[in-house]
Amino acid sequence: MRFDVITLFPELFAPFQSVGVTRRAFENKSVDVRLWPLRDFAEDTYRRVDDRAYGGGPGMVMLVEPLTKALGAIQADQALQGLPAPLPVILFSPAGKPLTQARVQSLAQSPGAVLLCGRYEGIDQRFIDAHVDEEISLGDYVLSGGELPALTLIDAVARLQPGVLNDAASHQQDSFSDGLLDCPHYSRPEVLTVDGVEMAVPPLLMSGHHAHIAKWRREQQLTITARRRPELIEIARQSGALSKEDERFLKTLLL
Ligand code: 21W
Repeated sequence: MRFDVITLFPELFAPFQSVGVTRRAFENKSVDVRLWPLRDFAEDTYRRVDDRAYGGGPGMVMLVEPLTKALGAIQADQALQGLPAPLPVILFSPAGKPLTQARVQSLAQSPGAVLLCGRYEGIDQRFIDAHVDEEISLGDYVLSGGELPALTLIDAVARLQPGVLNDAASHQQDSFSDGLLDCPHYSRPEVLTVDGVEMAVPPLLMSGHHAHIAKWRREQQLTITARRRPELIEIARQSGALSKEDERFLKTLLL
């Protein structure tokens, strides 16, 4: 799959491609990230990419013309590379729909997208109306632009490519794969001493009873989710992810 990234700050994407879990996805070319520096498409003498908003007010607006030129170059390149259709255009914007793991999974199985990183107050609405297929937000807090959201999306999608994650089974156990938060994890030492207090690993995990361990982990997941993110319990219930046994356990919980 490929991501074509339109950005005023291409240098923010450089270190991402050389480190971490996603590196394998880039090395084996299962995720091809192409950067399109927006300033390269600003033809006027000042290489302007923004201007003041009609109607007044503080903050600058990203100009249509450089964006149209960049998108045209991307779509010409996509056709040249033999893509049967132009990839959908995703705008990162605080006014978008929040990103979910379900959306990440569907993108991971797609041929890719154009990722448009906004800066300043926003983008001329006419470019959005004419060319943007989807607007995505990371959540209800204010960032300085769409670059970190684009990196976040690429990271989330890249780790789902076959052969990228160390252990395919960890996909299944991920927080959110069945809509519940993860259970706690423990490793050596068996007893940890902190400020003179001994902290043991839950003994059941040392028992070797795999069925008991699986039950304990499931109950931990249900407990932690019900306490921290009760709305996720209702969503899991509606998607059929909760068994009768899960429901029985949830009734015993004093939140
Ligand atoms: C921040 C653009 C503030 C515009 C109501 C009135 C992309 C982002 C961004 C940015 C404003 C994402 C407003 C979560 C984010 C992004 C830059 C001004 C705000 N709302 N996900 N005024 N948060 N942010 N408008 O900030 O480009 S995805």
